[in-house]
Amino acid sequence: MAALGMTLAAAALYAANCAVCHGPDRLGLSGPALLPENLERLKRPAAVKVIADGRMATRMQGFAGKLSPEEIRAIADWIYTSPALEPQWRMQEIRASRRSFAPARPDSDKPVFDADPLNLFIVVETGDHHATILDGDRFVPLARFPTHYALHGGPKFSPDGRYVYFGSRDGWVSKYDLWNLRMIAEVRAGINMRNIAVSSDGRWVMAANYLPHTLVALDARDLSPVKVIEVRDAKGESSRVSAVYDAAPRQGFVAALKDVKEIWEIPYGPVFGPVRTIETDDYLDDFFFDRGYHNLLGASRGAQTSEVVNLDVRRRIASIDLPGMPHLGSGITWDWNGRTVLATPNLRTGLISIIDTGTWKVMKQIKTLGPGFFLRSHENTPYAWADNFNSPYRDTMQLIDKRTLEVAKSVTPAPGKTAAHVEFTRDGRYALVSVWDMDGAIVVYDAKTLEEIKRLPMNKPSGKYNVYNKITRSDGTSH
Ligand code: DHE
Repeated sequence: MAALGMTLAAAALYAANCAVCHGPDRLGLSGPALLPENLERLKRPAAVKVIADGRMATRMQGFAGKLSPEEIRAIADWIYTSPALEPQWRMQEIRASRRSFAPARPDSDKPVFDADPLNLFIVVETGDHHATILDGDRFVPLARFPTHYALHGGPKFSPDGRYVYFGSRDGWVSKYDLWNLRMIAEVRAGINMRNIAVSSDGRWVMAANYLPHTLVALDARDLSPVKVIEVRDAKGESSRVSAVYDAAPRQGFVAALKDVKEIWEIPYGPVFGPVRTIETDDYLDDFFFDRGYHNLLGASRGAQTSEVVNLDVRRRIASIDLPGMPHLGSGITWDWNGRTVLATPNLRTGLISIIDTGTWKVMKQIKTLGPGFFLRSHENTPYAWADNFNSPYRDTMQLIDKRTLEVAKSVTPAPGKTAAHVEFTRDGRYALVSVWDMDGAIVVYDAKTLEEIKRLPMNKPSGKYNVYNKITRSDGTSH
């Protein structure tokens, strides 16, 4: 009875203080969703602190002056408790959430600025949930606008590079016109989303959800929902979707599933669907695709291996011993002595693994200062840039010589502050590095001399994406 009373009290406190921004059902309104799935990345003591003190650079105010420590703890407990009725997000909710934005003046069919539209960078600033459009010739911002809460995964582009699509962890998909520098439309495809992919023919946007267990296909023109695909294996077991990828040469999407031992392929051209499944020996996550998209490499959750699955013969063809938890999604390729090699950072070990994609054997483990998250290069530069994100040396980026497979140089853009995620200009001449701090920056380096060219203040710039490198699927960048 006492517990029931506490729950009712917490629910009342939530309704009186939080519901106006986070929604009476905790699905989010102007503030983010507050359901256990959406809070997985926030530890409970940190949530208590946010409720008490607020969150800098956002509209979240602190409640310490208004509520007692017990009341604040009760609200924190409440938001980590699943609602009695599982929240629904079906076609009707998705459709009702969609908004189109009318232009202030008629849209131009040419860029409204004189910068090279293919050398723009989209910078995602997760500190205050904004995006900046950066002229990649002059390194000057052209526009800055608010995004939905917690964008995750790289933004994706239409094949001509005119439109960019964003996905947020709270399920929102947005479409932005880079030529007219304005938002076109947005829709909420799920409650807790992982990422989005855009089909290589530009017709479809696919959203991968943890909550509910769905893949949602949207019409890329206006983001109207076309199909909600419930994700279940042959036995009817439902699954979260870890991520969805566009496999352009296959004219299909490929999805990684969290809770069932299957890989899904969803053809989109010329006809959409039906889903084709490949059974796997283990749960596979975090995919790397070879250049032709014939093979994928997925990290095996149960073992310390990564599995190579051939998508044509639809089965595993090799296993690779990779114990350091490879971050295969950040894997990049280059040509080395007549072979194509794949390099991947490892999230738990300070090693960059170099794998021969012909034999699927590990050729070398390059020792770095610590475990890293991202790896980037460009066809016109001899170095692959690696961070040391999960280590005491997180302020230093190391450059691996792609010819000798040795660490050759390093840069420390802001001592004491995390340096991570590099992207190159379309010609590979300049490298842009993020300083991951609320008081952060994008630091532009000459990729050859490593001379600092410019420093632009940014609010925790988590990633930046060059239009040309992305739409041409440069070997040096994730796809
Ligand atoms: Fe990511 C991309 C998965 C945590 C920042 N991340 C991706 C992709 C996957 C993935 C599958 C590729 C999809 C795409 O680009 O469309 N990320 C995961 C996880 O499973 C993990 C470890 C835990 C989680 O709960 O999601 C995780 N990721 C993070 C972070 O903590 C990071 C550092 C900060 C954040 O914003 O959440 C982060 N992930 C990123 C970024 C990309 C990304 C910036 C795009 C990289 C790119 O260059 O394309």
